[in-house]
Amino acid sequence: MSSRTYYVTTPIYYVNDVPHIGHAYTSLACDVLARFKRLDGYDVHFLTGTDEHGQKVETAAASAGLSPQAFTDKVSQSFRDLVGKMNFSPDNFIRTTEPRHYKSCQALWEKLVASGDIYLGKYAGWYSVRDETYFVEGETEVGEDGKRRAIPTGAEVSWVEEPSYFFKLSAWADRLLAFYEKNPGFIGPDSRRNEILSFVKGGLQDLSVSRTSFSWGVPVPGDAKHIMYVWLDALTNYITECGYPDTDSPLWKYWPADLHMVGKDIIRFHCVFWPAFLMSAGLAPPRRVFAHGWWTNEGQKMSKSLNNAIYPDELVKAYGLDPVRYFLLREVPFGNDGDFQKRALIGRMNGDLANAYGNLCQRVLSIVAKNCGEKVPPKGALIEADTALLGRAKGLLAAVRSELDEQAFHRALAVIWEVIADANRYVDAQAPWALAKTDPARRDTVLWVLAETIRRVTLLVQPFMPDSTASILDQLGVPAEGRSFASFDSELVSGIGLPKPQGVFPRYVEPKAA
Ligand code: ME8
Repeated sequence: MSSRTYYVTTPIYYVNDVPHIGHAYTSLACDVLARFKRLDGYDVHFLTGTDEHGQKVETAAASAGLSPQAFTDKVSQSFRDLVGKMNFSPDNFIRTTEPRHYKSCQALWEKLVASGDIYLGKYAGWYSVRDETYFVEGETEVGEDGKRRAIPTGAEVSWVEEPSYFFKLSAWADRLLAFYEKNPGFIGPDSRRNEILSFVKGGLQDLSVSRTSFSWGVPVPGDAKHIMYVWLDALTNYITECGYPDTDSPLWKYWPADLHMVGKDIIRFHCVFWPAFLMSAGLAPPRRVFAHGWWTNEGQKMSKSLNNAIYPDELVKAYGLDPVRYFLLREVPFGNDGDFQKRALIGRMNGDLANAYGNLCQRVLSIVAKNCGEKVPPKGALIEADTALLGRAKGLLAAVRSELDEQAFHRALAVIWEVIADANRYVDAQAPWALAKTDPARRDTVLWVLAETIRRVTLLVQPFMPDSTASILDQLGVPAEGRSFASFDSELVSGIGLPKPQGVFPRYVEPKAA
């Protein structure tokens, strides 16, 4: 196993609702990175899971007429099922109701106490159950309906007054700023980094980290009337997985995490609270947090009340899994908000997949099958046009690696598709079908150059569309052991027998109305 580790995490999702396309999006981004790093020789650990405590889940359970445990068992399963439906490849699925997690949270709490960062006080202020977040008076306003809401999120707030333990976050502002300064890559994209810097520069208030008015959570050690604030509990999942508090655990090698992938809604928890808790406990903060944007549906916010959430199952059923995976990461610059439009998905399916990539594979593989005895054709002397195309394909690995290290999925795909376009132009210019009679040796070389280009492109597309690319690599006779990036610089071997070619990316045809 490689000594280079790569630990990537999704947020752990609340189990108050079933997963929609927003949840699938975050996990998909992590899945692509995990698959890419595995192919690139890293010892990867990819974690996802569910956040099962707190008032929001307790309330959702009560309205479903179930105990919190029975309710979380049920809804947690729908997030586990999503893994299979979307072909995600996590190494583990964590639930905050697991005993190992209670142990980890309580151990972390004791470290914070030992550091002098926890004190008992009384909380009096506004709380949003939907966001599981405290708000100060100035962050709320009363709407026309007389209800008070949090301005940043629009969620209703209620007044909470109860004894509470506090974490001395106010004392951490300078140390956090020094940490951001020293680690410029800690927060991505830059716009989010600036947002966090100005928030922390504005001064931090101590954070209430326990509740006494309900009981669905991890008990505070030594004071069981209190349960831990759900965000302290939830964030801890990332180290529970690595064996915390047992730093001799074989999984501890993965800490600090290389990347916490999150949506922009939860960046403050990950970039302010979490590194402060970790530093207070003498642990290293994660190396990077990336906050992506928000999906809306044909211009509207997705929500339960508008009944317009998009569910991954429905999309996959209508368009196929790999096209959906491709579209989500290609269409919107990663980090920006995006509006989901079926028209755009169909455009990508027919344009990028069927016409560009699919057509390239189909043209080349079918001419090879007809003319080259169902074998990888022989490679003759190369001319400049050949080496130019091969060179561009060869340069892709470094380009894609550096784009993905910045979580620029859209740019990684764009550079790959530039080479696909080059290859299609090369087919037209070289016209291998016309060479059949005049110069069959040259035709073979042209086909070899194309097959080799498709091999390189397809190796890199694997993390995005695992099933389709497996089929293309089968059709090129690339063995399973030749599919990691260690084989990127090798070449297709002439003479290897090839199976009958099959189309991989069909055009989308609107189903006929019943
Ligand atoms: O916040 N567009 O869980 P959560 C894009 N339990 N991404 C979206 C989205 C949308 N419309 N809707 C949701 C929590 N997401 C906490 C996390 S982590 C220690 C605890 C994604 O179920 C996005 O990643 O509300 C967002 O951050 C996450 O789901 C919120 O999931």
